[in-house]
Amino acid sequence: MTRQPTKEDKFSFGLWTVGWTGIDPFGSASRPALDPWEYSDKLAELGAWGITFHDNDVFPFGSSDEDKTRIVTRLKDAADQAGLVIEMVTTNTFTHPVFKDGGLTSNDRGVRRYGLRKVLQAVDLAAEMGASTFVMWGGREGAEYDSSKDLHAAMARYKEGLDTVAGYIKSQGYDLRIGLEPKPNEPRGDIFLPTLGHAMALIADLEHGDIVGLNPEVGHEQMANLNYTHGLAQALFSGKLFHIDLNGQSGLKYDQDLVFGHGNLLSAFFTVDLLENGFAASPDAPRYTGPKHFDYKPSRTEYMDGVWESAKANMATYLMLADKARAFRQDSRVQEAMTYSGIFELAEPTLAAGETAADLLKGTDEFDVDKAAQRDYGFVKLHQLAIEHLIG
Ligand code: ASC
Ligand code: MN
Ligand code: MN
Ligand code: MN
Repeated sequence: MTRQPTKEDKFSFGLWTVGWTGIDPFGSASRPALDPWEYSDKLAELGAWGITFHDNDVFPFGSSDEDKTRIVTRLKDAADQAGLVIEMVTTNTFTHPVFKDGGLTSNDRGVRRYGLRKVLQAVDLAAEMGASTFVMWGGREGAEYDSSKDLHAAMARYKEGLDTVAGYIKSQGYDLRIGLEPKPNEPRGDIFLPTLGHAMALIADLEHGDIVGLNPEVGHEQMANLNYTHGLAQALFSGKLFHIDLNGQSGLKYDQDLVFGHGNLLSAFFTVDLLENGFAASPDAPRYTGPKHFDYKPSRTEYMDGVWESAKANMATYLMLADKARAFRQDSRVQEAMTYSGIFELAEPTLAAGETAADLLKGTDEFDVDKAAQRDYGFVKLHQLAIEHLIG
């Protein structure tokens, strides 16, 4: 059995996760909707440290200012009472049909102005709630038809929108950073910023890119057939891993949002290994210290008991994997196998101190190509040790 999660574990949940009533393109709700504070109270009871939400997870689209204030205050009070941190806030620019062609990149300029205003209002809300991250998932930013968009203009408008939001955060002096969340498709046929790499490239072009980073989601990367752990690693390398969305996905299909580990378990193991233990041969490399945020959906087959069981399962699976990953790294056989595999050798610079390309070219170091070609890397043995720790 796994231990109970505590606040120190920094687990957080979107209100839309446990709050998903099971509505999908083919079926209506399979369970009732509770009030936002009912979800947060229960999450706190289960051991969560924080909660997150879209503006419209809390108050309905189109609410009056009085209604917004009343509902948000009630939720904030409940979170404070339960000792929960509201660590991230985001904007829903995907449900209402006004956003059917996007919020920041709609062809309709009026929609873009309306969408941007909605995002800026959510930034104010995030600051008011004491959040540290503002996520932007542009689920409707994209297309089904390549004829439907001037793609150059779409990137220009995306950049304009992001810089406007980031510039506003700075001008207000808010202690907030933006986390862009890539996804390759669904609900659009093709979503802009489909992968972490695409998002990082646009961030590099921003005027206010210093406060813009990434919020990678397991399933979204795996829907693009990419390696989530590699994505986290590159984001860390570039100082851009601002937030994470943990969940599960079984290969290339619709966005499943399964419980963390309920998809590719081995991949989840190495994700947790990176998060908990850091890079094997780079002890000074940046580490992720932010929330372990779950963005999953309790399957539509589950009723309310199943909702809470699935919430617990995310945290329990993470904690079990963390124990296994620690034992894996501490195992002397693993350390030996890592040395044999050259894991630590990769951290050594390829050129000697002060050595130039020209020096390398005229250098005469003895190197036996044939011998190097025959090197046995032992990667399979090392990986089998991971399997042994995981299921042995
Ligand atoms: C988000 C986020 C997602 C989507 C999705 C909405 O803010 O991180 O993946 O919205 O959960 O259903
Ligand atoms: Mn998802
Ligand atoms: Mn997500
Ligand atoms: Mn999601």
